[in-house]
Amino acid sequence: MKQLMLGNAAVARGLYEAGCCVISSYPGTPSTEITEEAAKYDEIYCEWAPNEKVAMETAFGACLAGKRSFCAMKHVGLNVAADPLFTMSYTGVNAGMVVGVADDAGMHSSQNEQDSRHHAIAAKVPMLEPSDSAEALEFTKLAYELSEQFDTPVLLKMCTRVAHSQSLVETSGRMEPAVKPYEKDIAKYVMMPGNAIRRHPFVEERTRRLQAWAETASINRVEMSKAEKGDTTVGVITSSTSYQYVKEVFGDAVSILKLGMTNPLPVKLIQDFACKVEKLVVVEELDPVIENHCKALGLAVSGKDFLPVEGEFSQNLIAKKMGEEVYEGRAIDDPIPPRPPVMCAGCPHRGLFYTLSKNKCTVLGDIGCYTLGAVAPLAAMDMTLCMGASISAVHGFNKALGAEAEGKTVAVIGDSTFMHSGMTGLANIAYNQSNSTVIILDNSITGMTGHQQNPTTGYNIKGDPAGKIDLEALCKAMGFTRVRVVDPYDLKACDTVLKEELAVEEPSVIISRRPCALLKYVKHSAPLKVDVVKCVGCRSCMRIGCPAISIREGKAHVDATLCVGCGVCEQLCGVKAFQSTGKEG
Ligand SMILES: Cc1ncc(C[n+]2csc(CCOP(=O)(O)OP(=O)(O)O)c2C)c(N)n1
Repeated sequence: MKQLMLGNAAVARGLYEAGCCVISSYPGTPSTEITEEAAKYDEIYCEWAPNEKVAMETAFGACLAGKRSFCAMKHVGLNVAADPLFTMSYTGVNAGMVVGVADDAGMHSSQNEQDSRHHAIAAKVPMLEPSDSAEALEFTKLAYELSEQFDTPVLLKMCTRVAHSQSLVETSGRMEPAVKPYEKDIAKYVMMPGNAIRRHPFVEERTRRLQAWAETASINRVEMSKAEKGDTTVGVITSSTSYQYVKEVFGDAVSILKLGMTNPLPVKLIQDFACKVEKLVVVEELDPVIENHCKALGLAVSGKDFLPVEGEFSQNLIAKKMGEEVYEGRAIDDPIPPRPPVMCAGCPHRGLFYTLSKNKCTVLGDIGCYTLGAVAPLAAMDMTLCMGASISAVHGFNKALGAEAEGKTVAVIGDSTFMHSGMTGLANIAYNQSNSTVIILDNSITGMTGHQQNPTTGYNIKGDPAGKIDLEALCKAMGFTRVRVVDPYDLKACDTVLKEELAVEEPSVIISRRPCALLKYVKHSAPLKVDVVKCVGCRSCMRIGCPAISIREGKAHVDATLCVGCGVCEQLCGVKAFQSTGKEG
């Protein structure tokens, strides 16, 4: 059956059709929907793991047991999972195992721009790169065949455009792969030095065999120009979404070598293609991986001399850089006002960040919706690095400066991020004893990536009841005697607790607890309205940066369609101008 499908849904379909049985992933844009879509197939066990390393190791355990398995993550997640990946390259697999990794050129939703092909090269594992949804499905199935044929985990690299665009796919039924019973094999699976040293030559030999496969594989295909003159002036080597841009700009006016497997890269196929064209150009997003391979083969090639290393490509960028006509599109008469990201109206993080801002705290932050605490007018964040870094960094900051920093420096971290990689940082504070205050922003969900459950929420990926980790008990078990819980809608309580915990000379944890205002089960209070007679236009309520509040004709105004009646603004108003409309939202 033919149907339109999102790239990530097509990967999920490929997993289903390939007979994948176990999926363990950690959310991260643009990879999240693969696992969410896969969870809709009853035949596949799916779960959210606390982080990518756990997810990958879980998938490894399942493949070891003899079932086809999968894990998905965003590019930075592969850094977290790099440790198991590099050694799984040595052990190889039992049943097939595929790792989905989604890069985010253009940083639509990421803290850096990173090219995952480097991980494939460094870990010496094959990487397939689909360029549309049909290939996403087809390559997922192929990845399992390669995994089992070559005894290796296989990386399936998505990117934002392929993951989040829809195109036609042809679906078929689910296959049930032959059972691969688990057999004890210490030399293969126990990677202590004496065994690992014998597996390394296997890895190198496997790369040579995979490279030989790449020379003739149909997913690496040459499309010679069909232009009238049979124009072979320009030959483009490309892959992934860049292939689509080149096709859209040039049609079949240039010759193309489209690579579906970007690690290992073929040699003879590229050399033969280079011989057929006058000018060789590599069009690839982010780093010059294919280009450097061509250069190492001694080929004259251009690419990053005129194409950017940073940012996402587009049809227009390729057209502009390669001297073709640029489609300008329709001019928009009215300029669109810039809309910087802000915390939602009623976001429970707002009250806490207001308190931190008011107390002039140095805030070592983390990654999640709460990173928006860095945005004006709250501007209450000093650092964001990677998931979990807030807690480790506050420890280092306080160790470095001692009393100069203690008492005004805090770490803030979300519930999902705490489970991901905050706990080990907290263990370091408990163990090496810095006088640090850690604030866990518990909104009972992984908000940033679109409401995934996590080990603190009490529900699993299907929304069914699951184990629930008790944050207070966990922190106490780690040795923290001072563990406080506050409601971030209550500004006075937040202020009191923060001041008290900063004042004591021992490590402490504050749990700022209130569910995300966008969760289905959260009941909103009636929206507020402003009594314009009472309002003096002092703008105190504007200090919290709530998108529901604006100034109209010098007075505060509440947009009732946005307001959830959280009442934080009301607590800042010195003249009691805010009143409930009484109409429950
Ligand atoms: C290593 C890594 N994995 C995944 C992500 C994507 N990501 C960013 S923040 C986040 C979790 C946010 O959830 P939480 O900590 O609960 O905060 P909230 O957004 O709910 O405020 C995720 C999964 C990432 N940036 N880095």
